[in-house]
Amino acid sequence: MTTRHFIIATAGHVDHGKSALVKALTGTDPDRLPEEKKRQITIDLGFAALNLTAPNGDQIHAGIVDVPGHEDFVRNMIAGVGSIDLALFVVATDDGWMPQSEEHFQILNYLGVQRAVIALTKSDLGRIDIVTNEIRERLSGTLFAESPIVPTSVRSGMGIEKLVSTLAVQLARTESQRDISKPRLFIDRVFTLRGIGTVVTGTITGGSLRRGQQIIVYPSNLEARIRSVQSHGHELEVAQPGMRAAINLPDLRVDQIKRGDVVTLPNHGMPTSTLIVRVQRPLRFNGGKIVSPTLKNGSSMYVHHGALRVAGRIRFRENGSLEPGKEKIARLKLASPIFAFIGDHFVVRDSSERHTIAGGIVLDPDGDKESLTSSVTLDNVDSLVRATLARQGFAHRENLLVKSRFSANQISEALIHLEKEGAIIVRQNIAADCEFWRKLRVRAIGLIDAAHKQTPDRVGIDLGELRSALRIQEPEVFESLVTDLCEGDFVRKGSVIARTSHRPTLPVEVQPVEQRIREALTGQPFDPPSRKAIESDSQARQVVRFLIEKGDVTELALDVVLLRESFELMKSQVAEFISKNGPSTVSQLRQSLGSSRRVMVPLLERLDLEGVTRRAGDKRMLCTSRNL
Ligand SMILES: Nc1nc2c(ncn2[C@@H]2O[C@H](COP(=O)(O)OP(=O)(O)OP(=O)(O)O)[C@@H](O)[C@H]2O)c(=O)[nH]1
Ligand SMILES: [Mg+2]
Repeated sequence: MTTRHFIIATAGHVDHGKSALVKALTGTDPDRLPEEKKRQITIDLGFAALNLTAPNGDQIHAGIVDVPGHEDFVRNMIAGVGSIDLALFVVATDDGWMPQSEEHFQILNYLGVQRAVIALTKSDLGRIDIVTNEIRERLSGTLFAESPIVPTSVRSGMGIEKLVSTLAVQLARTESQRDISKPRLFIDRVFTLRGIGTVVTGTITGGSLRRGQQIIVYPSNLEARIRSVQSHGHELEVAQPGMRAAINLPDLRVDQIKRGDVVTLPNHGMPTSTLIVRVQRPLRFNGGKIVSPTLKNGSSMYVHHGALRVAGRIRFRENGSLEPGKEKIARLKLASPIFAFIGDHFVVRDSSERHTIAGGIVLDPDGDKESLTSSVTLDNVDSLVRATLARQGFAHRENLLVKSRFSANQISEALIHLEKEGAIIVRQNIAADCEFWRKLRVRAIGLIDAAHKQTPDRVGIDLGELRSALRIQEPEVFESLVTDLCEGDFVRKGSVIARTSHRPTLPVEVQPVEQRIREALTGQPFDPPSRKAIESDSQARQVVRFLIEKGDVTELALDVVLLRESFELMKSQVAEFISKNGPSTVSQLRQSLGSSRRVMVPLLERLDLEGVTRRAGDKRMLCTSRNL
């Protein structure tokens, strides 16, 4: 039988009985710090485990994170509810809905928590029906409107069993966290154990972490190996999404890591400090007046993401502030980078940390690259792929949407069928937006045609020149473009690309110059004048280059050019001479062919390169495998 794993976090106003309830449910007192015991208040996160049996008999293991309710510790509360499956929302009957009931409720909503069970604590002290009604009113029209409300008392033991069975029913209906092979553990505690070394704990989402695995800690970029993995005191081979895990990282020192850092695998993208987001503020009332201050454009604030709190500044796409009941697209500039995925939720608090003012969702974690965009559908991989390509033009397949909540498989399947439908272009390793690719091709073809027109004597346009004219930074994109063009009416010749139909021709006015050069090269074919002598002016230079590109002239050295047929003839005469006379010196060959040292030395070097001859001391012999 398999056990399903979930994370529950408590929430609710200070002193409403969250920790007492966790103790009644699990037997574990989550308040572990001496100061917490002394002040009888929760300050930092506490942890416990609860084993449940679903109505169908399945085993459920729930890790419980107990959070502080005091307004001074909201920061810690948010760190505890980052990636939970269910909120155990506590309201005390003697007190009713209080300020942090409201604030915690909003935080859960901002973080996208889908499910809650409401415990009406201290039912031995107050009126259950009145507070139940109040809670229903507060929750009406929200995601938790239908959440079960269970009256409990840890004094009398009332409702505890009912709460256990309600949690079991709710978790049995909850989908397990998906494994997309992109694990992230948001570190909420770092400590060192004697003889063991550094240990970090946190909740795992998105994938598993296993013993022996090489991991990376962001934003510090520290690589380390996992020596061991534990969950609630049990040694594990693999910790899965939805589990609390304690990971032993002996390679790292405690002071190199802090709460809010993320453990993940290398090659899933990098943390960033500029993000495009959608922020929203719900319309909430308290006794007829709107609660929470406004969020002004350009204001400084704190962003809470995962277990991290980071200072930042927000800029809306349109001016003005964010009013209650509204949502806006904005750019976040953070004081330090965070490792966020598309679709991640975050909470915004004011710079004095007195109020929770907004919540949001990440649209693009690499927000410095593009301008602000309109909103995209985040839960559909096809539309996300299309929107991303439309925005950035192209992407390397393996880099596309790495920081998203979709697995590499889902993304590559989307690429395949979107390409089949003609919605995107895929060439080798590059995926591109159709319109982007079409425009790029049109520009490239325009440049090639212009080059043919301007320099009809040239074979085509140099690829390096074309690439820089197109301003393509990525070699792979350019390579794909060239391949694409060459599947059609274009051809690559060495480092040049041309229309297949293009035939280089010299302009009529330089044809007499060509004639003169051919004659100069024919006069003494094995010892023609130097290139410098031939290239007397720019027209002559143009003709020589043309003849070389066309293959009529061979360039032996910078200053030595020959007619192609002279070169071929010299080659066979050299071979003939050596095969008759044995290994020969430059001087013997020069004399026999009636050439000069100036021509013979580079000629023989070329023949060595071509594998016709081989050098032995100051003599040349024929290569045995030679095929004349
Ligand atoms: N009468 C009564 N008192 C309770 C009950 N549950 C908790 N208490 C008392 O309420 C006080 C606060 O309980 P905690 O569990 O510490 O409250 P908390 O919500 O964890 O408080 P913070 O973590 O500081 O926000 C303690 O003195 C508890 O004994 C209950 O069911 N009945
Ligand atoms: Mg507590």
